[in-house]
Amino acid sequence: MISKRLVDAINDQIKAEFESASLYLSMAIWSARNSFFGAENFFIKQAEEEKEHAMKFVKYLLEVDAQPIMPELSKPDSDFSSLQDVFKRGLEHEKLVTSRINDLVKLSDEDEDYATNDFLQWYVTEQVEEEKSFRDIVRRLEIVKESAAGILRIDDNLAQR
Ligand code: OFO
Repeated sequence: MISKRLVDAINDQIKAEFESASLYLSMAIWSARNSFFGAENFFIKQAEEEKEHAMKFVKYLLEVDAQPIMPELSKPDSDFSSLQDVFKRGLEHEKLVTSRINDLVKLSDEDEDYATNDFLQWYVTEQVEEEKSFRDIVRRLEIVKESAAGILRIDDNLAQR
């Protein structure tokens, strides 16, 4: 049986995943308002994925006969200074999510909860991809620096996500 502390921690993570969705929607809005339409598309898709991550946790708690809690969300950041700033903050955010997932894995280890541990492995793998996806874009933006043509080319590529 899943422990109360693990259910509480997963509920905190459900909140964090919905807050990730909300942060990425805020980044999509900033991108659209600044005519980075590729980035707008990238962040809308990213926000959808985060909702799926949250829902996977909700469904898991239901499967193990525990109570998911619909969270109250905090307001996301919306004051970005550049496309570089947006993606750097996205990368930092994903690193934070990775450490949260690792903490959940640790808890499930301590509880000897093998089912939850197995369930969490999907997120462990997903976080490697999530960090890579942001890191690659941050690095490309660092290469082009302030070049408008370079930034717009990267933005065009983001439309294909
Ligand atoms: Fe972007 O990560 Fe969810 O889990």
